[in-house]
Amino acid sequence: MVDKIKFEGEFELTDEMKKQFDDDGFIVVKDLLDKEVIAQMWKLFEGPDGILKHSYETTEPDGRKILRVMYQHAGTDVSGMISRSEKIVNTCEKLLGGEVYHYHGKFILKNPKEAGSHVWHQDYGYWYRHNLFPDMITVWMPMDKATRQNSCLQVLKGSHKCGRIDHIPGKGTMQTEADLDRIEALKKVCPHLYCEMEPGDVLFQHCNLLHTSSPNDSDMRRWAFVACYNKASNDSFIKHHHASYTKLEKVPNSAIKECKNYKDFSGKEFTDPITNMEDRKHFPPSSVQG
Ligand SMILES: O=C(O)CCC(=O)C(=O)O
Ligand SMILES: [Fe+2]
Repeated sequence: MVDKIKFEGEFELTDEMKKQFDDDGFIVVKDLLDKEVIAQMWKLFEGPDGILKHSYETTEPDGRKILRVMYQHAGTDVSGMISRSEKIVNTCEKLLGGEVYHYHGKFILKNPKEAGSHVWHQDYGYWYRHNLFPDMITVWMPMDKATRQNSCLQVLKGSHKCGRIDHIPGKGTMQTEADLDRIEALKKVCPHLYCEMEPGDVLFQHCNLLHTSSPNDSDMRRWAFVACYNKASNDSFIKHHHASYTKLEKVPNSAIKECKNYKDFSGKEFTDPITNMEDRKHFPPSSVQG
């Protein structure tokens, strides 16, 4: 279990929370998004013009499937407003110590019984190929209750401090796996935690934090919304399928609930896993997923 940060009124990251992030490599803020916003997110999936139209299925290292939607820019729909909201973006900027831009966003849709695992990895294990510094952050937001049974995130607390470790391309898949001998050794010194979360809880994760999620063998769906940011000073040195520096237009937190756009995804630039991944030319297929 993880400790969750509780707050009242408008959320502001404090020095104490920042220290926790620096020490542990992540923080979880309880109810940073409320039930109304989660209900708005679900509306994105309604009807034939919903965001699912842009989904694609991948085969994972365990032979099972995961459904994803991935795009470069936040856009103007409800998910974009969340990704551009001050409470998310200002928190990332304070945690990374400077301006950030939207690197990519994604929905990771783990369906009951069938969804595959994410092997142990650091997000920077993928991203270092295009970005010089680990000045990058992932914001993970469950849309369903995420528990041990339905494949919540698991982390090795404090493991971001070991720096980027080697990753091995997963055979025939787009995942890449952190060196398992090192994971076993790290487990002896970094507590292995299950991040059980409610919809509305938000996890901010340093890009070198080691994490995984198991297959979903349960009969409960586990869908999650994820926004990833790069520090403006760390703009990718190679153009690839995630965004290069683009000024992020922040919006006040109130803009999320005011947003009624559930269908117009223009500007997001969805990632097509087959044709839109220029970096396949430069790197093994294992580099294109994350
Ligand atoms: O949602 C999950 O299970 C993990 C996703 C993840 O770690 C990633 O996409 O890098
Ligand atoms: Fe990840």
